[in-house]
Amino acid sequence: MYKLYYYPNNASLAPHLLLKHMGLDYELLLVDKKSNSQKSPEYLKLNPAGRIPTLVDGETVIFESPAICIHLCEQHPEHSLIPPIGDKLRPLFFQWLTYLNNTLQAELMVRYYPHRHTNDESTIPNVIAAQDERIADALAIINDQLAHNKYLIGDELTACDFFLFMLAEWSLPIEKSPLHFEHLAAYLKRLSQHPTVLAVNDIEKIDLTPFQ
Ligand SMILES: N[C@@H](CCC(=O)N[C@@H](CS)C(=O)NCC(=O)O)C(=O)O
Repeated sequence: MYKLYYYPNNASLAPHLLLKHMGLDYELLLVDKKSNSQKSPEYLKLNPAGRIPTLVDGETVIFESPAICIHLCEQHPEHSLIPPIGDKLRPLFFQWLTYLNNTLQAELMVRYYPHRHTNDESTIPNVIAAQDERIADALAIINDQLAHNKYLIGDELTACDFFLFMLAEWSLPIEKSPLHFEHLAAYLKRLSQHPTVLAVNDIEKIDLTPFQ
């Protein structure tokens, strides 16, 4: 049985979607971010970065959401959520997953933790405004990709789509939200009806109405 250390609508959401989609046996363990439990000595033993999520798979403990996603996909290749070695879409899978995690998610982190990126409180609104533009730039690139593809890397659903859905939820309060982009908005509307998304959002009590 997998153990996922999570907090609702945090970076644990993409791994949670994968666990549910693949019908795997898993236990959810809440890391109470409100009381800063991600920095508790017990949790830091599992995840020295003090961040959510962490996945425990037997003796193996993994942090970093995309690494967890790749591990789950590769452990259960029958669900075809990652293109196999040799498939021409495989490098594109890594390209987009990295873009999502390393660009869009990184920009969102600065947007939501602006105080960590300035030592002058009065500049926080400027940091947020600058980030809103950078996030919109990344969303525009993703929107272009979706103009010709049903899913992020082609005709088939992959883990990248669940990762993107997670980041799209986080991006809703951004000035130019994902719903301002034609192809991205249509894709998110479709994905928000996916049984896996409905089930996990129900468990994590995440409101899907903005996508409808
Ligand atoms: N690169 C990490 C980032 C994880 C991350 O920043 N998680 C946030 C929640 S979405 C967190 O734990 N924040 C609490 C903190 O930074 O103290 C990943 O993708 O797993």
